Amino acid sequence: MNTLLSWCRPTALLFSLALVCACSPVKTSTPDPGDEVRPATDAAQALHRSLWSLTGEALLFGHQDSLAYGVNWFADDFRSDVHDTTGAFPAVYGWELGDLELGHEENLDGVNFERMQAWIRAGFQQGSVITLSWHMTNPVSGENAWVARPTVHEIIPGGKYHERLKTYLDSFASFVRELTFIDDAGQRQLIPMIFRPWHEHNGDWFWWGKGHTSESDYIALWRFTVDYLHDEHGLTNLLYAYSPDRSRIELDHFERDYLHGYPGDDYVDILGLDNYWDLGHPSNNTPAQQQLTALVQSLDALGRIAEQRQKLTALTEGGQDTLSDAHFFTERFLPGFLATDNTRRMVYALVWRNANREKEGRDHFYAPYPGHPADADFVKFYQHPFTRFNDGLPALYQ
Ligand code: BMA
Repeated sequence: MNTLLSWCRPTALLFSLALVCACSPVKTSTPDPGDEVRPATDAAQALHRSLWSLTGEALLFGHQDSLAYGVNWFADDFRSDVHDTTGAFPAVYGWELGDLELGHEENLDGVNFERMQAWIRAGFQQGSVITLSWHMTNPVSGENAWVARPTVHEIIPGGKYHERLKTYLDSFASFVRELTFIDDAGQRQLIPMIFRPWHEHNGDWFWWGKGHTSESDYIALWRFTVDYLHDEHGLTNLLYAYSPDRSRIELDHFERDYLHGYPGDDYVDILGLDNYWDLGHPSNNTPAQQQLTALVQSLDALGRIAEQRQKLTALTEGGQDTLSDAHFFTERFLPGFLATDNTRRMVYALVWRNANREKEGRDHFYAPYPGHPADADFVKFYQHPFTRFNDGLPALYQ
């Protein structure tokens, strides 16, 4: 059965009558995956189709928090270290929702949520892709995402704290429901976005991670999240990205480790991977050349799974913190994606945030800024025919 098209359930319309009446008709046979978006708004279907047609043709460059701050500036009007360096904005914008569930005005990294909404609208209007991550507070203990207390069993259906999980997801729905645009037919639609919940679950550093929860409880958590947002809240604008972390995957058993906790093809649109490990992670002592080989192996194995399952695939998070390699982008990053037909299936790669040096009192950045030793190399990466930034994108939402 085709995954996404089976979702057009009546309950989905509960919250969404006004906003989301663009449910696609259920199809019975497996279509070209470009048509396959979950019952989805027209624009979300178009995004899925567009990413599918770019698969193998291009790598969209993404950057977390790009418009919110850079290494040497904070909350300027419409600015990005990526744009300062290359003259182009990212093709993918990542945003983080941590602390939204607590009703805070700012996320856990000091980004104001209303401004984030304005930047999301602007990035979408610009034609780029929006993706959301969420380092959610533990609904049971109130502790942050990194305090790995085993609590998933208590928040899934039947658990004592299930209602609190719902409240947290309600805050997500309220945030997303305000992100709309007027389409060509004059109808208001939700902005399509890639949501990447419960990421890096094969690691043990988050409370939803391996070792703190059973595989079946993790799967229940994922499925509930998708069903609740879709069926109860009518959020039919979301594509879901699954993103285990490479550092906890054995390359010889890639598929086995990658699919630990996989909620099923019906619940995932994008097979993602978070990979800092093969890109010069401080704890990885293997030589750079060996890391590149491992990067290729990991992306190749992922691309093969995505091909078999006819899913989109991406490097959902990664990069090299502080870019100690001046030629990182052309010698360690891009070659990983160009290596094989399978690695070329990665349709986007998102590097993590450029923390503001003054505000955070440290260096923590993944894209160069003007004057950084890696800036010229990053411009070469931008100019490479396989990469796409905002200025090189086709219309993704039509
Ligand atoms: C991490 C670091 C943290 C940050 C978190 C959520 O990887 O960048 O400083 O708080 O992501 O954005």
